[in-house]
Amino acid sequence: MISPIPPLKDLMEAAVAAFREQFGDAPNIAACAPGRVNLIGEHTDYNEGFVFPMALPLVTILVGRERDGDICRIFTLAEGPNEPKLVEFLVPKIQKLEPGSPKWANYIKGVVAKFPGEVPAFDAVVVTSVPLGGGVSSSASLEVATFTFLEQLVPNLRVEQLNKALVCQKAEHDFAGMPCGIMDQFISVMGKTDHALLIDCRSCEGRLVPMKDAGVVVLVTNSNVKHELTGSEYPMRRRQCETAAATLGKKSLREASSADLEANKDKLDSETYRRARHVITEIKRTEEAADALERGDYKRFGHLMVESHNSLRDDYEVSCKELDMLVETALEMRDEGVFGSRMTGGGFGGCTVTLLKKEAVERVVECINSRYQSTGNKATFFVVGASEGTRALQC
Ligand code: GAF
Repeated sequence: MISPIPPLKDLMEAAVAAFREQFGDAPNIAACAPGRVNLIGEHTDYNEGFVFPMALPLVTILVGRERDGDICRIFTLAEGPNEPKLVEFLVPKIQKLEPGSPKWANYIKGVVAKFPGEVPAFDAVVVTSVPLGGGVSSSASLEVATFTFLEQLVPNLRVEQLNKALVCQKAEHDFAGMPCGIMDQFISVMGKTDHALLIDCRSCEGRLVPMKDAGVVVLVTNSNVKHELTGSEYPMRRRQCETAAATLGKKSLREASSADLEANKDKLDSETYRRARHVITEIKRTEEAADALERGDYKRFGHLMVESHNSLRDDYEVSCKELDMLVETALEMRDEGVFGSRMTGGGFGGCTVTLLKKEAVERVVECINSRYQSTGNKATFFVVGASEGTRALQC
C-alpha cells in the first residue's frame, strides 16, 4: 500500500531513453530538484514568517543538450492533463518569452526567460516522481531543476542559492500566475539530507534541524483530490493578510502580536480577523515546533501540528473534507504511535503529513486507507526521509 520511491537511476534511464527516441541523440547534461513536504508553518511565508519544510526524495529531472539554431524543444514524460507533451519556443535572445499553452511548459519558460545569463538553444526531456498538483511542490521542483539544468548550459555563471530560489519564485508569479511565497523554491534549492529547514522568510535565512531518528518517520498521504479553488483563493488570502497588517499599522503580519490583533479586532471584518489570527499563531507555533523537534520532543511537535491543522481548517479555511478525514483518522491512532498530523501545502486538496513511530506505519496506513475509501477516493502513501536539494547529475 505504501508507494515505493522511484530510484533516481530508474528516472534517469527513462529520461535518457525518451531523449534518444525524441531527439535521436544522447543527452550530456542532467539536473534534478526535489519536491517538499512542509512539516508546519503554512501560509506564513508571504507574511514574512517562519516555515519548516524538508526536501522529499521525490524529484523532477531534466536531461538534455545544447543544439544549433534558435529553437528550444522540450518533451515531458510527466503524466498530466491532456496537453501536448512536446513544446518548442525560440530562445529569449530572438523572441521575448510569454506564458501560454501547454501549461506545464510555463514553469520552464518562466525560468528560461528570467535566467541571469544568455540561454542557448537546447533539447530537453522532463521526468518526475513528484505527484502533480499534490501540494508537494511539483511546480517548484520543475522550476528549480530547470535552473540547475541551465546553469550547466551557460558557462562561467555563479548564482547565489537564494537568488536561484528568487528567480524561480518570480517565474512562478509571472508565468504561472501564482503569487506564491518563497518556501517551495527555497527548500528545493537548499534542502539537506536528514534535516528539516526552519526558514525565516523575513531575513531569508535557514536553520537546519537534524531529523534522523530511526524510530520516527514522516508519512505523506495524498488525498488525490484537488479542488480547483487554489487559483482564486490563494491570492485572496494574501490580500486579506496585507489588509490585516496595514490595519494593524505593521509592514507584515510577522511584526504583529496576538495582543496587537486583539486591540484592533473591531477594525477588521471577522473573516480578515480570523485569517490574521491563523498567521500570527502559526508563526509562533512554527518556531516552537522547530525547537521541539531539535530536542526530540515529538509529543509537543505533534500537538503543534494538530493546532496548525485546526487553525488552517477553522480560521484560514483552506482545508477540505477529504484532508480533515485523513487527519482525523490518523489522530485516532495516537495510542498506536501517531504524534501528529496536518494538511500540508496550499490546501483545498493535496497531501497531509503525519509524524509517527516507525513500528506503527503499516497499521496506520491500513486504517487510513480503508476509512478513506468510503469517500469514493483512493489515497496514496509515501514514507519519506529528508533529502538533498537541487543538484547536477551525471548523464
Ligand atoms: C503554496 C505556496 F507556493 C507557498 O509559497 C506557501 O504559501 C504554501 O502554499 C502555503 O504555506 O505551496
